[in-house]
Amino acid sequence: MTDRLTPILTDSWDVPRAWTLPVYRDRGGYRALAKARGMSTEDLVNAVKGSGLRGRGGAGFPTGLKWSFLPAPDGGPRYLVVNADESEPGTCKDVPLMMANPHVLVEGVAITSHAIGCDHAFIYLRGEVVHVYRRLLAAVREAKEAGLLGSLEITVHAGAGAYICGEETALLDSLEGRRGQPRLKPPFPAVAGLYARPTVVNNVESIASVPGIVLGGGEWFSGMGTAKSTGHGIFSLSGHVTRPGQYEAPLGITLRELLELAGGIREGHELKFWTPGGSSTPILTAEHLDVPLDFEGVAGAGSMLGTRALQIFDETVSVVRAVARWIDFYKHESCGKCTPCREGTFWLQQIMHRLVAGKGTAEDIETLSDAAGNILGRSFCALGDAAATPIQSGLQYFREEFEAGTHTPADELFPPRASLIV
Ligand code: L3W
Ligand code: SF4
Repeated sequence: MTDRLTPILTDSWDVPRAWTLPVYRDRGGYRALAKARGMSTEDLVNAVKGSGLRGRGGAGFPTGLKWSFLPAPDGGPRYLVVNADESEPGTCKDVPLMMANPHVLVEGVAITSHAIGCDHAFIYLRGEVVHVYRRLLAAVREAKEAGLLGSLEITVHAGAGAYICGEETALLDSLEGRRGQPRLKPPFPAVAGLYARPTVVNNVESIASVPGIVLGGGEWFSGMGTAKSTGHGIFSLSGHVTRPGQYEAPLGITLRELLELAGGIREGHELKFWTPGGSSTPILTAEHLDVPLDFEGVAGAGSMLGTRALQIFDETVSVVRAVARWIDFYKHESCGKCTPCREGTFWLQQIMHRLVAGKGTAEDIETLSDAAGNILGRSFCALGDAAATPIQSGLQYFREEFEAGTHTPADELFPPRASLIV
């Protein structure tokens, strides 16, 4: 079964001091950069296009296509920004990747900068992970001092710990020193991004995949995975599995196969529900064990591949409590810019807390469903949709658990005014 694994980005994770430049170079590191420097920018973009690599941050937009959206050079600056603000509940792939193998990211940044004609790249890191910040700084310094980066500047910037700064335009505002809130799109960052200049924003794992593509070729990469979801990816299993952790495998692997690799659900228990890609992706159940974990397969099952953060819950978990916990997160992280999300998450949280306490009313289920439906598709950015998602999918599969929290007659919860006056 372990032959289903494709350890490429994770290959060196148990090698002593794999994060240092000498060990990375001993294992073939920075050969891809040397090769890329001998290639034309057009050939590089075409190699990434030909690989079929799709964004590993959740949305799955084709990476090479995104690079090719940059307008023709006009003599002014253009930027690469790596989105390392990993904050999606359940998502835990970029942080261990950057800790174990920071140079593959630095090498990917150098190759991408060469491909898009950028002199200054930024890595925007989630503020809480100070250990990763130090490790990235050390890796960038090592590469710079070894003369590997040429004139390229790489700035590692630590954010202040806001989930919304993982949204690419809020990230850019934050990087510019403003409060992180999403911008209206279009214009997309490729046209007007950092300091209103053409900017490519890519996830850590996307950029870290580039050196392998340059060395192995687009066909090597697209030989893994499925026709439309090519290549390898890191699947993070957490929760009630025997061996939680990161498993790197071709896209299209199933949860059943990943569970075999991870030793199954913890002994004596059974799978109840799971997320394919963090809490922003609709929950699935045991009936979806054989869904191919690629962009199309998961969409066909009514969810999203997202960040491949597989949170596994066994039968001991209350769906209502899990959903309430996620809603607490979205309510806390709502940036407040648009009304459906700012007000809607407040009401979702109020109702979810009533249901958890068993003090909901029959009307609460309808209000919950109605509020979630009015957030979805009406919010300014994807965070609002994300908050509605656990409610809607939770109700779809486990409505009876929500109803079990609604035994309070409305009169008891909201006493008639007269009784309050006494
Ligand atoms: C130029 C066009 N560029 C699209 C670019 C766009 C962006 C990329 C994808 O949300 C999702 C979200 C979360 N010209 C373009 C264009 N682009 N059309 O393509 O854009 P988009 O809008 O589809 O997605 P997004 O805004 O990047 C990301 C989901 O991922 N997610 C997120 C997890 C959170 C983290 C984290 O922890 N930091 O990643 C999990 O599922 O819900 O749907 O670059 O500019 N015509
Ligand atoms: Fe802010 Fe939420 Fe609106 Fe996004 S959906 S802009 S996070 S208030």
